[in-house]
Amino acid sequence: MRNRLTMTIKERLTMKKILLSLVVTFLMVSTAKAEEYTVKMISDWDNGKYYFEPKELTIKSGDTVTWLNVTEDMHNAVSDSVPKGAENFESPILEEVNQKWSYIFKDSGTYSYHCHPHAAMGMRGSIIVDRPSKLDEIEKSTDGHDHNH
Ligand SMILES: [Cu+2]
Repeated sequence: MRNRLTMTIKERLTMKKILLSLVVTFLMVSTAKAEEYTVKMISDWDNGKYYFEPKELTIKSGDTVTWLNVTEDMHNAVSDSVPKGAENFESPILEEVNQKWSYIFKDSGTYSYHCHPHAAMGMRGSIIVDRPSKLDEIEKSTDGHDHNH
């Protein structure tokens, strides 16, 4: 009986070790898994369209989004609203083909943004990190300028 109990404790310790190593492995895998996504900035002069491709992108916290200028035009990415507590972002103006700018998203929620030179033409996009923001979690950009005029 006593022997059996000892075995059980030993087994439990082994189980603990196995679980612990599983957790460690999982943490290593999940931190190594941060991905990079590309959003193309496109000018379609023939059709008068200026847009981000994809317009909406869902990623995970810690992932990187790289905006890539694919046509010879001026584009950038400026946040309109971000999740509560998250920082706004603003890329420099990308003027040349293949010029790019990257940003790592850390806070979960919805980030909506626009291209400053083409805001009036509806060049807008959004990045959803992990899950969309609820209404009360959205924080508007504080720079206060209105792009609809
Ligand atoms: Cu643009």
